[in-house]
Amino acid sequence: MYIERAAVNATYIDFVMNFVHFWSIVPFLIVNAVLIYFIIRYRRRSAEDRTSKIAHNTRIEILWSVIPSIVFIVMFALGAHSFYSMRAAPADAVEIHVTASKWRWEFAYPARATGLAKSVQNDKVLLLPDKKPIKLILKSKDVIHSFFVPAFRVKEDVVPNMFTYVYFTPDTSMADTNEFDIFCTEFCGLDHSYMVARVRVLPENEWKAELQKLEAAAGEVSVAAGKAIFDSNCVACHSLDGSRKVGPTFKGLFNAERKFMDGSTAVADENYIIESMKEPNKKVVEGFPPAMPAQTYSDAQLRSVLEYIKEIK
Ligand code: HEC
Ligand SMILES: [Cu+2]
Repeated sequence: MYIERAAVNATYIDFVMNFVHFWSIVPFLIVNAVLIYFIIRYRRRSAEDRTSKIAHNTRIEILWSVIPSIVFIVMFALGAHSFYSMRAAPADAVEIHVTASKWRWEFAYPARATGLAKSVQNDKVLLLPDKKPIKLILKSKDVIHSFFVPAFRVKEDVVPNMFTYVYFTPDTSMADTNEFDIFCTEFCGLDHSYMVARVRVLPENEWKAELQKLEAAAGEVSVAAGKAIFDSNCVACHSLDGSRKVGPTFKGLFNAERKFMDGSTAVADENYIIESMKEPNKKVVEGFPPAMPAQTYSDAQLRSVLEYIKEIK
């Protein structure tokens, strides 16, 4: 019946949820059962049937005021306490940046959090150390998205021009696996339902080793690395076969003449393609909306994509 739990707080959150559900559903059923019974038992049977004169009943009135009040106060206390337990991230929490854009999640691991020489980034799989307090700092490049990891029981809006965050401590000893789903739960356009990623929780030393691999790979320029980036991030909006998607096709793009919305033109050389990725709204291709999110890749990654685009004839 339960979605997998994989964070220290998850059991508590589920308990609060069940408490509220129990005290909503059970009294609802009792009140309605009594209501139906009374409707039948005390229905008007003849024209002479008169309602007896009952003003009030102090004992019952005290009971139905005091019992719900106690339940509501406990509900409030549990709600407030569980809310603060999810918001008060400790100062030594591992801080990782999560960036949403149409329609993907990107993750950046600052050097301060990882102990590496430089910050590293990836997408598709958020890598986290097990049993460490984590603070994910969320931001959107375009519209409002929402970051949801059911297994950690955290969900938060991801908003442009503003940081939001979620805080939790993953604990894979509670679950059968160390990989969990990330969803976008705010309708954000065409491919909203595909805006998914995974989170992989690893023992701290393995987590560091994975990040070191990312650090090494970020410096490599290759068509294969470019293709990998295309397959995960560009394919939603760009085709390779000449067909039109949200954006123009990459078929025959390199060195082709481009026309822009403002009437100017340019040749799609190296400079143009790199600029199109870093500052997509500087030159907007005629007939297309300015709907491309700015890409935040390392120089080597941008060059890899460039080399890949050159191959698509
Ligand atoms: C959300 C949709 C979307 C995504 C994702 C996207 N783009 Fe775009 N892209 C567009 C649109 C729309 C245009 C045309 C408007 C413009 O020029 O900004 C465009 C234009 C371009 C152009 C100029 C094309 C031309 O015909 O002159 C390049 C190059 C480009 N994108 C590269 C990329 C790369 C590389 C990626 C992946 C790393 C990517 N885009 C991801 C929507 C997207
Ligand atoms: Cu979204």
